[in-house]
Amino acid sequence: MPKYILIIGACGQIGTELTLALREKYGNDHVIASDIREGNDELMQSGPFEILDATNYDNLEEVIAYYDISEIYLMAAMLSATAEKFPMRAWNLNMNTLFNVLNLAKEKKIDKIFWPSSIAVFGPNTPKENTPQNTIMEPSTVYGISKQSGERWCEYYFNKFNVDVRSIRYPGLISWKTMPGGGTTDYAVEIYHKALSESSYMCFLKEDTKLPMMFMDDAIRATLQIMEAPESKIKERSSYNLAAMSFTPKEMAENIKAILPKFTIDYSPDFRQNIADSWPSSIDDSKAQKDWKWKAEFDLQKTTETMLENLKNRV
Ligand code: AKB
Repeated sequence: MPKYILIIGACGQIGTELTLALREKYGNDHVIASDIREGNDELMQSGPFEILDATNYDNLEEVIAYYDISEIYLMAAMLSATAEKFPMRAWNLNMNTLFNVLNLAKEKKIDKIFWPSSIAVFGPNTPKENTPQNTIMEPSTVYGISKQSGERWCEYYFNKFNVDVRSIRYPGLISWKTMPGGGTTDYAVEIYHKALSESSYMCFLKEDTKLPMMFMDDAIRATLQIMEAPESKIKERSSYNLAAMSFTPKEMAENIKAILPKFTIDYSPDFRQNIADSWPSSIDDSKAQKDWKWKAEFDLQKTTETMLENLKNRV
């Protein structure tokens, strides 16, 4: 039976590339993109699109019924930096969309859900290096609190109602097709754009702030992999730690400088420094490696080469 998939938040940084990857795999007409605004040409022209506010259960239910959707990827969320400015809006968006999707699955209107969590579920009391799958969490940001609560609800719906929900704790994601928006790790994308357009970058984090990061191709591969894994292989129903690389802004700048020798970086930390300081520096993802054979392919060097190669004709 061919399945129909709905992506909520399809026009964002992850949603755009995820939609294109799923369309490639399952056929353009089988993957319905949705968002509260239209996306880039490649996304809009490659398959069906719906304007959809997923905080509205009735509208969501209508789209599910119309397209006979069996799987949802819920990528809409307010990220860490913006969420500090609009706490209630962030909480309502991040939680209500999740409840709507979980309840559709509980009502047997859909079969399977992907919901992204984040390294933001961890907090200042979490072990910073090689942060384990199960450890002290205590997030100190609005976004982190919503992701931590979301994880608990995913696990609850699985245990109580047998809802097949799968999740990954994404690190900061680096990509060239769509800009991130409102995150603390956004510097790691902006830096490449500025290196090409202005040969300099003013970083909003301190030079020695080490954070876990991942190139988008790896993140998309992980997402498809966890969703395709047999149900018996998914042992974590809250969310899986996922890792690829960890580095500081200074290390990243040196990496760019090796290709663009004129590049310079300066530092002017703002409120995002506090958020970054509360997060892990590196992540232990051995559980994901063991359970569904996850393995990252992009390190910092390969990421820099790929980013600069793809962005040089755009910037
Ligand atoms: C953010 O910076 O808010 C996100 C994340 C780490 O979840 N990129």
